[in-house]
Amino acid sequence: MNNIEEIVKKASEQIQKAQNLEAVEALKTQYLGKSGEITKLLKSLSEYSVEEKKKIGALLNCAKKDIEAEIEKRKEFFASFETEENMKKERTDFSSAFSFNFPKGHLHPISQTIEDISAIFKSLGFETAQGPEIETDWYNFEALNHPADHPARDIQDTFYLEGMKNLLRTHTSPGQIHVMENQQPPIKVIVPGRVYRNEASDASHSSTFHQIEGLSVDKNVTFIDLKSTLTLYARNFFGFDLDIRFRPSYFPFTEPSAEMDVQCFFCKGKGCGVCKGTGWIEILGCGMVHPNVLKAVKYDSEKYTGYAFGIGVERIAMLKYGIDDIRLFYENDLRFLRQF
Ligand code: 2U9
Repeated sequence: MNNIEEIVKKASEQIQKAQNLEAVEALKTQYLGKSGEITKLLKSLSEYSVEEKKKIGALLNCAKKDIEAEIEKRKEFFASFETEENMKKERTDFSSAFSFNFPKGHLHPISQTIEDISAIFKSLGFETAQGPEIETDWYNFEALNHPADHPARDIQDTFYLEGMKNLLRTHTSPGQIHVMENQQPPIKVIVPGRVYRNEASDASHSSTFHQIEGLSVDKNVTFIDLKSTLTLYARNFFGFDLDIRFRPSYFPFTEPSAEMDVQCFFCKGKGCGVCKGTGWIEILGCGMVHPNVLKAVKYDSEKYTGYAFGIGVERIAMLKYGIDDIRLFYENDLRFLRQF
């Protein structure tokens, strides 16, 4: 049996190295021809007992099929070159120039966290959408119910581009405005992406960071839908053994608004340095979509309701991996990146 395996291995190697059709045909004869190696073994089956014949016969038939398949593959490879000349040009075999131990890369921890969070929301029926990073005041603020004098609009907080007409989005919410402008409810979408805030960076702030925001709009969407969806997310991401709580909050684009905490997964709620002794860790903001936002995209706010939420990706990745300085994510120091 070992012998059969060896023959197939040798035949495959030779066929893969064959440089033209004639060489392939010669190998076919060598292995499968009238007095080929496999044929000879098939002929010698009569020397064995019925039981052995069955076993070895099956193996030989498999071997024959494997060699035939390898021959077909090589022939198709030659057929893929339209002319003899093309084939000659392509003939150089560089495969041995590369090491098979070439180190594999992996996703950046921020991309990995975005993928992990997105996979949970996908399982809960959310699609993913993307929006531009350069936006207008309408998409970033006006349509999201930010009053004209809202501090976020201040040049201190927002990067306006030349001429002040455009700006770098300060959240991914304008992405959801685009979705609603192009689609009628039901909407169930998450928008992951990079956002920009005009602020000094320190260990926990960066002028560029990432968010995943979500939006669900339909008839009869209630705060219960918000709570159940976000609870499922938190339990899947942080663990099923941890408590969860919602605290009232304020955002211009949602009413009522809340923040969601998960029991500190380092001390299980006892109080530690990570949760600053509170036993709780804030993981997202959320709320019912403000009727003014629905009106801005010409949805009937009497007919439709929705909930929305926002997750700061860096914050979640820092908690998950125990990272204490946000700037590490952007320095691309391999000593940091290789730990993921
Ligand atoms: C539309 C309507 C409402 C998205 C929301 C939050 C609450 C929130 C923060 C989380 C951490 C920003 O990155 S962070 O600092 N976000 O607390 N975001 S509700 O609300 C929307 C979005 C789109 C059309």
